[in-house]
Amino acid sequence: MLQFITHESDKYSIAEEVQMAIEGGCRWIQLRMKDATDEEVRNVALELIPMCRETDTFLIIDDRVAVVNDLKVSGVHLGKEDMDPMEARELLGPHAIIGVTANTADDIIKYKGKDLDYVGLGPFKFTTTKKNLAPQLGIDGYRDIVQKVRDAGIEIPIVAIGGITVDDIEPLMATGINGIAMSGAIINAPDPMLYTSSVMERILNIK
Ligand code: TZP
Ligand code: MG
Repeated sequence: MLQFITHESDKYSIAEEVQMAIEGGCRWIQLRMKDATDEEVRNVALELIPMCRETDTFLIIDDRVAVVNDLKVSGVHLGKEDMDPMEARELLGPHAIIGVTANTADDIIKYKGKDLDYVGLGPFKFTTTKKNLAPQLGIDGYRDIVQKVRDAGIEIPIVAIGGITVDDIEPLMATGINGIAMSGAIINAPDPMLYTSSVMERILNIK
């Protein structure tokens, strides 16, 4: 599974980014507009909803539970400073996709038995896409955390995030993670659509 995360760009609007990711075969979009108002996020989401509906693409939104609830998109990604995921579950109901950020094994283990859909674990490498980055995990970090989490009896899907490029997919998937989240490598590629399809091909050839 590939999650494409939107990010502001000089070259493209967010709708153009999402269009290219979908054309490249991605079926899971996270709308992330860190510094925008709820109203701005809502307006962009309204552009993305028909694109995602026509292509059976999941659309989740970073942080904005109220917008997710209002527009009934697929779900929400919650960072450590965002709403408590169990409160979001109460508000959004059993069918919403709820993902949370984790930087360590303990971050994941504390959610044992909770009704969550995935964790975004990172960062893999340095990235300029996110400010205040936690320490980089590297391949060894992922291997270690996946082992600890699975040993603790937790089967939640783990999505790797942070500075990932197409050549990192094979070694990352070999650590036992379940999916990849990507932003900058796709947006800054000479051809984001082609880049996305090469990412999809790598992921599908492994699983
Ligand atoms: N959370 C941890 S790293 C990151 C987020 C949102 C940014 C991912 O983007 P990129 O450009 O693929 O590093
Ligand atoms: Mg957040």
